[in-house]
Amino acid sequence: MESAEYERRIAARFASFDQDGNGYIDREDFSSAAKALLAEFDVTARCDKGQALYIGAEAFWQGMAGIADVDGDQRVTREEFVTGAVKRLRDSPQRFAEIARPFLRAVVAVADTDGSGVTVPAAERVLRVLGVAPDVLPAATTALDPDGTGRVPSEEQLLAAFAAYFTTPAPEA
Ligand SMILES: [Ca+2]
Ligand SMILES: [Ca+2]
Repeated sequence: MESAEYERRIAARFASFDQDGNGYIDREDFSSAAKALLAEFDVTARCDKGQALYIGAEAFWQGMAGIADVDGDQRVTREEFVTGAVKRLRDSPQRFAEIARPFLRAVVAVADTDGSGVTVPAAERVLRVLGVAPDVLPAATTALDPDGTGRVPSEEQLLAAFAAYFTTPAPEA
C-alpha cells in the first residue's frame, strides 16, 4: 500500500474514534457515541440495553487508553493512536476484539430492533452515527454482509471484520 494511502486510512480511523473532532480521543468520545446510537434507535439510557451500551463504551475506552495512552493524561492523541494502538493491535488483533466485544455486543442488541439479527439498513445507521464517511459506507456494509443475506453475521464475524478494519496493513518499508 502507498504510504499516503496508509496515512489517509489511519487518519480516517482516528477521526471515527474522535467523535467530537477536537483532536484527541477520550472518554467523552465513547460516551457521546453511545448516546448518539441510543438516540438513533430510540432506546433510553436507563433500560438494560442502554446501560449495557454505556458500560461497553466505558470498557472500550479503558481498553483503548490502556493500549494507547502512553503518557496517562486520559487523552489519546493522533500520535499515540498511530504509535500505540495501530501498531500493537496489528500485532494482536484478538486483543482489540476483546476490548471492543462488550461495546459491539451492546450495539448489536440496540440495533437488532426485532430480535432477528441486525439488518443491513440498521448496520448502515450504526456506521453513519459512528461517523463512517458516506463514500465508504457501501464497502463497509458489503464487508459486514459478505454473503448478501441481508443481515449482519454473528458476533464473532462482526468482531473479526471490526478488528481487520482497524489493523490495516502498514506500507512496505
Ligand atoms: Ca475527541
Ligand atoms: Ca495521552
